[in-house]
Amino acid sequence: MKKGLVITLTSILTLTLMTSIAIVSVVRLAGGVSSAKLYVEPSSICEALSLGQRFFINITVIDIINMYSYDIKLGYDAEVLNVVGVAAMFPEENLPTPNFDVDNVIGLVWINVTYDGEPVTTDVPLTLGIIEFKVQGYGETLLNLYDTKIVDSEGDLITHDVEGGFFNNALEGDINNDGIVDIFDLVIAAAAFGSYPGHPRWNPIADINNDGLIDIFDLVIIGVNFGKSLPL
Ligand SMILES: [Ca+2]
Ligand SMILES: [Ca+2]
Repeated sequence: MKKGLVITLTSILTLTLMTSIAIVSVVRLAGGVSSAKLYVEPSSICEALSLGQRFFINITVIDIINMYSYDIKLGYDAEVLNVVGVAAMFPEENLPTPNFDVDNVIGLVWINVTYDGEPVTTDVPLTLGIIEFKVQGYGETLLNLYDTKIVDSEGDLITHDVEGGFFNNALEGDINNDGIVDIFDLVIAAAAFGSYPGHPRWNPIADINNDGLIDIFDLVIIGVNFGKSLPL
């Protein structure tokens, strides 16, 4: 009888312990779920911007809980864009320690900020960084957010979605990306006429409509845009 009681007590204790572990696990799991999102705005810049023109993008976070520091890398094609300015943003009550780095050779801007004040919780968009770009060439490039780390006041990583941006100032038909649709584009397309991937004369830039064949339809695109140029 006594032995049975001890076994029962042990079982109850074990069960209680297991239940507690289970509850703690659920709570921890719930605490780790985050709907935070880091994104570039505007997400798409497709304008006839010419060489030397400048524009800004924001790196913004939304639905963030207990953010204490962030580390963001943004990649871009340095032949199309160069970074000429970076600003880290922060709520006034916080005194951050920002670090920046810009590499216009490989196309990388890095921002690292640690708050000295209170961590930030907000469900409205909060701009973390403003980047000023200068147009360096004609073409398209991703504004690619990668290796992003957002850390809470406990030192834990905050999971978040990431959405980069896209820039394109290429003129349709300007296959050599020099800002004008002219005879040089036509010559390039003509040299690759009739080719397809694997063909010795294949030149992917001349396949303007991306159908895997350089034919009259690509030449027509150059034809209808012939003479167009980007504003100087
Ligand atoms: Ca051209
Ligand atoms: Ca084609």
